[in-house]
Amino acid sequence: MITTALTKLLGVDCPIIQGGMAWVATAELAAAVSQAGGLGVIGVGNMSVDGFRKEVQKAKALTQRPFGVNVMLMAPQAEAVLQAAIELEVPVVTTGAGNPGPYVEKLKQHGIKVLPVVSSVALGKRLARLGVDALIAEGWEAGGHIGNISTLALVPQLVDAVDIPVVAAGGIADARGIVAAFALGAAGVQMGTRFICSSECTVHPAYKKAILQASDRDATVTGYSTGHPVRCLRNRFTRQYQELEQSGASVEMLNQFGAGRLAKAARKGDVLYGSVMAGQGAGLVKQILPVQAIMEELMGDVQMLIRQLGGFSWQN
Ligand code: TUI
Repeated sequence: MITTALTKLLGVDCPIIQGGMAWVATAELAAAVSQAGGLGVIGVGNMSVDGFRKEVQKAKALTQRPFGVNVMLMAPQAEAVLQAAIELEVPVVTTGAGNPGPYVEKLKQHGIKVLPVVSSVALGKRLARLGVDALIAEGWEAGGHIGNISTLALVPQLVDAVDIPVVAAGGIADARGIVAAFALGAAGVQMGTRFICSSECTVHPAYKKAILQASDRDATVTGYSTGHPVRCLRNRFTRQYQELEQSGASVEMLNQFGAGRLAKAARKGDVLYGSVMAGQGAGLVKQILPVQAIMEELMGDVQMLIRQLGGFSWQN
């Protein structure tokens, strides 16, 4: 157990939030992370409102502990999902891929903790003024839809700019990353890729295997030319997509070419022609373990590293 401003805010034992990954972070994973002392988060993505309700009920049946939902703001049903989250009394909402400003006041009125994911200091400052509870600063090392500032540079700049807890995300996959995030002033971390490789994650086994086999340079970026860059593992899909981009294909063509690719990889297991979204930390992930074991390893190693850093006897 490590107490920080984040664990106090969320009422959890460990300052670790599990990334709310669309098509990947289902109720089973979220509940397992919450049961293990972190904050599990259901990835809503493009789910229907009905599907969302079922997923939340499933999580509630699996854990009594706080959990969250991540609302992808580019989805057309995002506002309806947020309304359903209020009705279902979901304890925590994280948001991604957009500005949640218009929804903050209402969510707060209903006692929901709001933690937007931001990839710039400017949006973070605006949201802090609107009264969000904490900010998740996501560097471009992250998987999925990304901004363009690295975690190492973004986190301390956001920490200096706001007076609410900042959670570091992007490229963090082990205890060394967590301790580094603390050094940057973060009150906790969000990890996605690491939790994909857990026994409880319901993603297709081929997706997990692709992450285990990835090395440092495998997490590439598609979609720079569309204005919505996405980090995923290099495969036939990314090569074809990047060729299209280099040939000057229109945004419409590229969007059409990319449509449905995440579900193809995550649910069908097509890791050749699907989009295997994962962060640059993929190369650090070595085995599939139960969530409880991942959490114990992380928290044990964090405490050991902090002790080592506190003395003069450490090497390297
Ligand atoms: O949202 C993410 N990561 C995601 S969303 C996603 S679903 C998807 N599926 C297919 C294609 C594309 C996406 C997969 N991964 N991370 C959080 C995040 N939010 N990263 C960056 C941002 C962000 C970007 C712009 C947050 C706010 C923002 O604001 C723009 C504005 O309106 O000011």
